[in-house]
Amino acid sequence: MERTFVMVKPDGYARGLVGRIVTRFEEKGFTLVDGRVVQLTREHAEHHYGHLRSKVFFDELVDFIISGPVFAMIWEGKDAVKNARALIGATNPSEALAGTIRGDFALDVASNIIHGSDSVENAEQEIKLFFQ
Ligand code: IDP
Ligand code: MG
Repeated sequence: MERTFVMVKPDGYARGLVGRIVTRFEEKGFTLVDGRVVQLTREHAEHHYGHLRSKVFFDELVDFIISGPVFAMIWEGKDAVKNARALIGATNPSEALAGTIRGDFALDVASNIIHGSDSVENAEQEIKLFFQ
């Protein structure tokens, strides 16, 4: 069984969406392996979003992701990385379909409430960094 890393971002956590998001993953058929509330350091956040370092929104993104606690999770299931991304929806909530988490709970790309790993390799890295 594949594992993926998922994180409710500070906006989702502050809005009290953790329970509903966990329920969506459970309803889809994923198994929760681990979950914890984490306050990211700036160093961890800059590493996590390192692939976006050249983007104009990078500083804003790092400031946002460290602005409050996140809820980090490991989910297990068939093709977990791909299926979790499908459940999460498009990066920009304006383009995310209804029925996806971002489609139903978010409006703005800068506060799109949830992260999901984009590859099996990144999932392994992110799980290590958050759950070591
Ligand atoms: P993903 O979260 O769907 O994998 P990525 O391209 O990895 O999307 O981008 C990481 C995060 O950066 C997004 O979830 C979003 O919060 C933020 N982001 C992406 N594009 C923009 C933008 O144009 N403005 C502000 N934030 C953005
Ligand atoms: Mg990404």
